[in-house]
Amino acid sequence: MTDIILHHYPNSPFAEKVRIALGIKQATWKSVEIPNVMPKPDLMPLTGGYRRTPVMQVGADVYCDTQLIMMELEKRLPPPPLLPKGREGEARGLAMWIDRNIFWSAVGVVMGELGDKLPEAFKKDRSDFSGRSFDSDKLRAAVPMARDQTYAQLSLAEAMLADGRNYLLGGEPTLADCALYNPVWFIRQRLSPTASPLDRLPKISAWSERMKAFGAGTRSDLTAADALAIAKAATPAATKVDADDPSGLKAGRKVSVTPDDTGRVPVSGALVGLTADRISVARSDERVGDVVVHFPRAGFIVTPL
Ligand SMILES: N[C@@H](CCC(=O)N[C@@H](CS)C(=O)NCC(=O)O)C(=O)O
Repeated sequence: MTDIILHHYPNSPFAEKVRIALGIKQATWKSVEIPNVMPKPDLMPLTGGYRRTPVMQVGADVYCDTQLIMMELEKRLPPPPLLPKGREGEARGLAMWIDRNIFWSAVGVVMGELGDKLPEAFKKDRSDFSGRSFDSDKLRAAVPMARDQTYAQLSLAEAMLADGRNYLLGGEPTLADCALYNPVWFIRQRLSPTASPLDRLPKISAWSERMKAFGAGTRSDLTAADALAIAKAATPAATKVDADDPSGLKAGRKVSVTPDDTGRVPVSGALVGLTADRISVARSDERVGDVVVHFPRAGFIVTPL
């Protein structure tokens, strides 16, 4: 019942951020493959509308966004730590910068190169997802700029490795490395390990080989139907609403939670958990029974209904 279940698909770079963390921690986990475009009929009963990839499930608890998934892995799995003592803020801050900036520059590089080869259904889906039209010609024309931006940002990480350290924060990999692996892996995987601008970043290239060697832990496949049955048979873990939260929101209040950037589909439910770091809502669906869906606070808008 307490197995870690990752709902994801192979080509997802944000899922790779989580898979590499599972590798570092040598975890045993279950894998449910989801579609890379909408509709996602076997994911919606769990999330209540959240559509992004990946999603982590543990019994009847559903964790959205890798920011929160990584915190949950850290809590649930034994060392090595992803958040070294005393450096939690640095690791999380770097991850936020990478997720919200480097990732998008890397998407410009990859989608600019591959955009015209992708199916129309994918382009339409990603237009809805991002709120901006997926125009392959414009993306291709913007490749030099995207490479430039990716290089400018990755060179900051290259500089961190310049003193000979093996990982961004020192001798061991942390959350920051998992986050950086996402866009670097995306370019390596979809284009090539020497695609520009990686060809000008020797330290990042060597670092990414070290990261790749961690693998993805021990994974076994699970059907979506079995994942839903696991949720139905389980009870969500207890959570608490901070009585002093500045929002003034109280336990039981009906709210919706919506990402502030992409895939802006609101999830509604009763507020059952609220801390500086996370928002949790209880909801039910006939295929999964009662579940609690958890979101990070940063990057998500909570609206009382
Ligand atoms: N902030 C989110 C971003 C997740 C994200 O953008 N994932 C991409 C795939 S890598 C996605 O959801 N694409 C659309 C889809 O899979 O339906 C996180 O950290 O999990």
